[in-house]
Amino acid sequence: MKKALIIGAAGFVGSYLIHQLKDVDGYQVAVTKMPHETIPGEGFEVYDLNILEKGQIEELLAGLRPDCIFHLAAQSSVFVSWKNPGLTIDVNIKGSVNVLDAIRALDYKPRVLLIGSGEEYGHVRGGEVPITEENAVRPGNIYAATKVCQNLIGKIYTDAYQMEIMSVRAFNHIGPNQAPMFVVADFCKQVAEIEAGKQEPVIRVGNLSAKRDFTDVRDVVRAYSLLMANGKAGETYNVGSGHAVAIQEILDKVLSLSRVPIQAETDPAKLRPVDVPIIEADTSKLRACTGWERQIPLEQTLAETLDYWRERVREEA
Ligand code: A2R
Repeated sequence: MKKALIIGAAGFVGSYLIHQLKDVDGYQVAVTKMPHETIPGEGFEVYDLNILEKGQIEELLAGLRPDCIFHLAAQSSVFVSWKNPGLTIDVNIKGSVNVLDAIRALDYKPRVLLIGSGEEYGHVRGGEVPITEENAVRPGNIYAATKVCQNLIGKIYTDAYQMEIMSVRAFNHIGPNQAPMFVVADFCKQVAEIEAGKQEPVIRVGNLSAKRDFTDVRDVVRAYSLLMANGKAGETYNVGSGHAVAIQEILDKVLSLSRVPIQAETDPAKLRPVDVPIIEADTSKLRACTGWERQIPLEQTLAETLDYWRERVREEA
């Protein structure tokens, strides 16, 4: 049985990737988390790891000797990256170099998937949408800049040390259990709280004109697993739905699922210093390499995410 290691598995994507690898694809799974975090579930090994501590990574890898490594650990919020650029650069660049360097020192070559972001393309120009992997990257925020660096360094390590490293640029992924600093989770949480009478019937929103490419997180982790099995070292693959949707449309769809009437109001605190107007993936390369297709429609994800927040609000009450 092949052994998979997920670094940074306590976050949003981690729980779904654990399920995909362990229960669907039949891997033996080991995961890491930060010491303060917990990961519910069983049937996998759990280790504490801070990727800023290179010695910890070396020790873990020497003991585990995984066949493949999914590197999820990151400061993953664009909003936080404006507030704390130094931390974002430390974790996403220095932390990733620590991971790659510890892997380089092994006496064998595990396969590695680095998780980047559609945000890397940044200021996309007219005629560049849908965006292929060959497009110029013009990052518009600190988070995106760190993921561009991670991608470049991954390619350098692949070429210089003949390592088996692949990168993805994941566009917005959504679903139950996502932190409410991300837009879909934020909208669904607010609607659930309004329905429960915990918030006045006004939903607070940021920039509604931005268009983003949303994919259910379960489809995203299926793509990661397929790329681990079939991807080519040194290559970057877009992972997204291939359809950009305006945040306004997401808001309208979520509000249409509400059980009570709700007004929308702009909250200046939710507006970012720079917003990129449209980001949409060309997923031909992923589909050609793996046969992946999106399986879960946007409406289903939104309905399930809202139900998740209704349940959470009920539990908290
Ligand atoms: O920031 P925390 O305490 O929530 O922990 C996050 C963890 N993490 C770290 N792990 C090891 N060493 C560090 N120095 C370190 N700093 C942060 O990585 C969290 O548990 C995990 C990332 O999970 P999320 O923030 O929920 O990201 P998500 O949505 O699971 O995305 C996975 C990957 C990331 O590379 C994103 O940038 C990309 O997909 O979109």
